[in-house]
Amino acid sequence: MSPAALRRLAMAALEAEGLAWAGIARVEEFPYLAHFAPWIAQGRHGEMAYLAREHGAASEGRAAGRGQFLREDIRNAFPWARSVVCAALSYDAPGPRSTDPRAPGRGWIARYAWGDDYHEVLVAKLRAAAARLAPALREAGAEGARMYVDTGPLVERVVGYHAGLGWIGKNTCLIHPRRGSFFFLGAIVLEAELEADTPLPDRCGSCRRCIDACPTQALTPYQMDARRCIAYLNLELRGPIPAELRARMGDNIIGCDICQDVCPWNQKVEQALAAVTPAAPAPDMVPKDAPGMAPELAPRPGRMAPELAALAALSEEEYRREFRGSAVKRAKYRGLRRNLAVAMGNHPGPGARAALERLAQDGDAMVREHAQWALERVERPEEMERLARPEEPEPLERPEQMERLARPEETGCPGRLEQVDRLEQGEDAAGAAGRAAGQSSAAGPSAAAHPNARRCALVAPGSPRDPRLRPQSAPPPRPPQSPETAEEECAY
Ligand code: B12
Ligand code: SF4
Ligand code: SF4
Repeated sequence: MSPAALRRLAMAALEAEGLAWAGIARVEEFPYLAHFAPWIAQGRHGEMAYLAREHGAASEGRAAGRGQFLREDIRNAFPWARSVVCAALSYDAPGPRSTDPRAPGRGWIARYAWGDDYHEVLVAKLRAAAARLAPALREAGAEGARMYVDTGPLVERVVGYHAGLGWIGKNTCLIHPRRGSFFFLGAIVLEAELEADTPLPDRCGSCRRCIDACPTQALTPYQMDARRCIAYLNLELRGPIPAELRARMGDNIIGCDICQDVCPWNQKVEQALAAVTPAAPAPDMVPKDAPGMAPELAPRPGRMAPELAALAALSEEEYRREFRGSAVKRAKYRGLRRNLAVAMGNHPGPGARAALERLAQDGDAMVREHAQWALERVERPEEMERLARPEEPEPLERPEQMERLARPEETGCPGRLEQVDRLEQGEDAAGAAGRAAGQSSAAGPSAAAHPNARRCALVAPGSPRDPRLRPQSAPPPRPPQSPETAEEECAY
């Protein structure tokens, strides 16, 4: 069976399981993975030791002078593989954003954890799709297949990029020009050769909203220091949270959505979703049929902006019942109580002091210590604020940045979606640029009006990725752009 025929069958199998959005990457050297080893060597993975697993043990790898981490080349774990099918599942839905103001005493659970645990939902769909495809793979004499969501020895975003599902943004997320970045990835590694997709171009342009908005300054363009990321601190870190980062975590108790919520590409999707459901949805009343979202991922009641003191009052048994089948359980009971203490210290509501006093008597020493910290903060907010930020104000608190974030049109590029359409339909970048600049009436009125089309990151000839594919030991350089045009360059 030909690679093209196998591709058609794979796509049909995925679609039958509700995974209509998917792509295929050819197994080869992925240039982005050249950044992996330096990232680990700098210790940016923190305590996520599984990321630093070595390939072939010391014997054939490092000891032989050509050591590799397992994940820095997909062929390390899968020497037999020829293709990876990568499926995306949206978890976006109309609803509040983490950057919206919240009532005192309420906190934030990141959007990915509002519904059923995505690992279970997505892996079940991948397994079912692989079972449908199995007879064709057998016929092709290449039956090998492995399914992964998160847990496999591969960097899913890099595979997703090569499968044409999006570009890797400066916030390190995979972003699609129409669907934003609120989607999960799952992979089926295959022994068979399937016709592959083409990667999408980087459309971050000169935008740096995610970098400026990150409260813990975890991001440099295209790279993250996971040790500073709130999602690491409140989900992956099992011990105490470094004191200097606690005040910056705000009221985020599970994960963090900030660098995605400020991303113009997600705001675009939000507008599209609002058009489908024009009445602003009240919290916990998001329609289950929001476009593209699997019903299992629809928000469960009480997940959006929950009351912190009420969660802190849950017994272990109640916690288990409440979060059964939810990704929230990744934090564990003691981790959640630790996070709740920090959040109440940062964003106290009416019941916070009493709840913190209870946590300060907790059976777990780590929870007690965080509750003590929070009580001090509630009592002496200015002093604690000063200790938490010895150097300079947090980016989000700089008035000019707040003002800029409130003006999404500033970096707007009216011609971009028409250009994306044409690029996706196979037109080359220069052609799309020419049309967007008004050289062809087929571009339509909004594209013709686009003032920066020739400099747009989306279409500018020679932009934007290749120079940045080289590994960097220092923070990576920004995309090539001339200083005098950087300000007016279209960000997206
Ligand atoms: C560990 C992990 C985390 C860690 C570390 C994140 C990180 N950036 O590495 C923590 C706990 C912080 C985390 C947080 C989140 N995660 Co996570 N995470 C993972 C996991 C398990 C491994 C990621 C990994 O290997 N990181 C290693 C680093 C080196 O890889 P990377 O950051 O992706 O870097 C690549 C690029 O940035 C690029 N690159 C690096 N340097 C440079 C330099 C230049 C110049 C350029 C151009 C490119 C470039 O190459 C790198 C690879 O070599 C994956 C699942 C998987 N198996 O892949 C999910 C995954 C990445 N996470 C996911 C999600 C949903 C989240 C959160 C949104 C959850 C939340 N709301 O809290 C946040 C997002 C935070 C963010 N901005 O990334 C999704 C991402 C989906 C998407 N659309 O991108 C994944 C794929 C899980 C899934 N199955 O869907 N996560
Ligand atoms: S998830 Fe939050 S803390 Fe992590 S990089 Fe993004 S904004 Fe920063
Ligand atoms: S478009 Fe802007 S906010 Fe979104 S990832 Fe790129 S730089 Fe960050």
